[in-house]
Amino acid sequence: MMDFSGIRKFFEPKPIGALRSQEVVRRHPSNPILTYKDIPYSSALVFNPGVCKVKDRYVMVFRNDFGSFQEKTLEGTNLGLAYSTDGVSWNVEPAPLDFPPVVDDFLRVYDPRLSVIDGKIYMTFAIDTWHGIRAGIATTEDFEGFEILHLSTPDNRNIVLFPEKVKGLYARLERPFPVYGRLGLERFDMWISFSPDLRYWGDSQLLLGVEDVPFANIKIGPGAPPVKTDKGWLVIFHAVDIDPSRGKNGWEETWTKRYTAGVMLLDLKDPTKVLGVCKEPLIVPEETYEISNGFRNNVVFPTAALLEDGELKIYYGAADTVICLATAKVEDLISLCLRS
Ligand code: BMA
Repeated sequence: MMDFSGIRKFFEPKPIGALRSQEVVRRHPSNPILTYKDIPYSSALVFNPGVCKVKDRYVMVFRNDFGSFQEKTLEGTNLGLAYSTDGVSWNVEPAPLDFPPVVDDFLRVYDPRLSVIDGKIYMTFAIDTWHGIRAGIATTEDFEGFEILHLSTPDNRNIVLFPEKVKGLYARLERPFPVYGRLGLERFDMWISFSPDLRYWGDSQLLLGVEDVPFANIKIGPGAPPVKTDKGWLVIFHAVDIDPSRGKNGWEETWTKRYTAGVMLLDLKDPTKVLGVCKEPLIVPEETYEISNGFRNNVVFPTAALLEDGELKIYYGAADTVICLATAKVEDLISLCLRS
């Protein structure tokens, strides 16, 4: 009989304490750049946006949990669509996206990410179903119709696509939740998989374990879709630490987690090789809109990163309530990854 008590002890989360954002990161002065007040239909929480650029126009698909912000009530989740000419001020379309219930046991779709590969727009997303949480990939021409290319088996979430093929294959990062295999504990890692056609995925490998991220004590996950730089694929991911002493921190009775953003660099030719991970978090919840008045305070959840003129625009959900933007010079981010 195997004795798992030693492993369980190793897995028990140890509190991490105070953390600080890196100085190379600048939060945009207009933060939060999108809130429920900007939405022309029912909306309470607006967060976790996918962002891409199509023909010089920024496009955003965001998660919209609707209900009443004032009364702290939620009725459902849909996806909103917005356009921008500067990536900061957004015009929200008059109605939510008409995203189809892609399976018979569909409950809701959320946490979209956007990618453009060979001129085609792809959206990855999570769906809750009666039989578990699945991650999906769809393609769209105009955000009016979607062709579903892939739905993972449960439980999986946070699929992000590389913006081009690597060694002739499409590549993705993802975060399965193997609860049984982690002894019933919430302790999950980041994986990488490959596909010839975006439909069939395999050659899955562990990319980064929780134990590789000193500011996480329960789970990590993608993140923004990887960004190509001349030094490697730059990946902005999320990291979660838990501390039972945090107690009530938002709408729910208890919320003891903190979500931070981290950064790592993967080898351009072989992205299963991690060239470096910044040992400290990149963005830590610190600003009012990240730590207070939110559904779940203490959450920075990065979901998009666009590289323009040497600067990375990082979009993230703050406190699961609003959408924010932070920027950093790409060379500073690369140096952080390769520093230690
Ligand atoms: C994750 C997802 C995200 C959310 C985050 C923080 O597990 O559910 O949608 O932003 O938790 O609550």
